[in-house]
Amino acid sequence: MHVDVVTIFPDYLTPLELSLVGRARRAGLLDLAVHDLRSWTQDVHRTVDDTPYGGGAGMVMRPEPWGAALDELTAPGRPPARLVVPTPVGERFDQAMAQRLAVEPRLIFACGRYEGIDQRVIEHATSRMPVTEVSLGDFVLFGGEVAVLVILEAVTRLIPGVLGNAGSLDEESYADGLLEAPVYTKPPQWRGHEVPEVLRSGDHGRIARWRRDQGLRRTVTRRPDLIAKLAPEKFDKKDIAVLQAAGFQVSAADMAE
Ligand code: 6GU
Repeated sequence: MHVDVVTIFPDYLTPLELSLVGRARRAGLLDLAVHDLRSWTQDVHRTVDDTPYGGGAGMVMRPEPWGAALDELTAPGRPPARLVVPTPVGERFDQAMAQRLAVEPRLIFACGRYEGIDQRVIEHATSRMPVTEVSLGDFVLFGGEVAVLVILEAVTRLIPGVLGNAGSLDEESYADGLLEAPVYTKPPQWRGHEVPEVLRSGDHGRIARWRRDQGLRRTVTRRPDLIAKLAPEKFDKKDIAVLQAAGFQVSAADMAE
């Protein structure tokens, strides 16, 4: 996958040299270039922002440097790309969106700062390429850079070949719409706390059922919205008993055989 990131703070993206994202880059699975938006400014002050039309607090990113940057990055002969714009007013990022982005051949991230980028940049780009405005959640960051770190970490680990053990992708949280069960390693006793007996039993059927129950319990208490999103036929009788024991109202229709 090819990725370009345009930002006024290229140094914010240096963590992408580390850890497993860095390894994916060195392995040639992720080809990442970070660009300074100011290199597309024309004036001596390298201005990227100005006051908002209509008034109000803060500054807005002027369209000209963004237009020049996107023109150059999408010039004829370059591979087609999807533009991703991190913004608190975007579509909510989740594992499903990470999976859709992970199969794109090329992504360009446009990091806004201040109150955001002049909307005409997004309008114009939409006439030339697919565009996704994406939000990490219901809170406000100073800019898109940290969001790009989050999105790229979620996406990179889904690129085939990045994770050694592909099985871990099927078992992890959100793969089946539930949070994962707690995990344990050695020693079996620690500060008076014990690893659950079932995990040491070697009984794979019991272990799978225990993990399912724990995942259901966690999800129902921490993220009841995820339970409500799941199709009723995803629950077996034991699931429904666990959900009811946790105080979740299971409708009569869900309980039908
Ligand atoms: Cl993607 N960007 C900014 N600036 N703030 C956010 C966000 C993104 N997601 C949540 N808050």
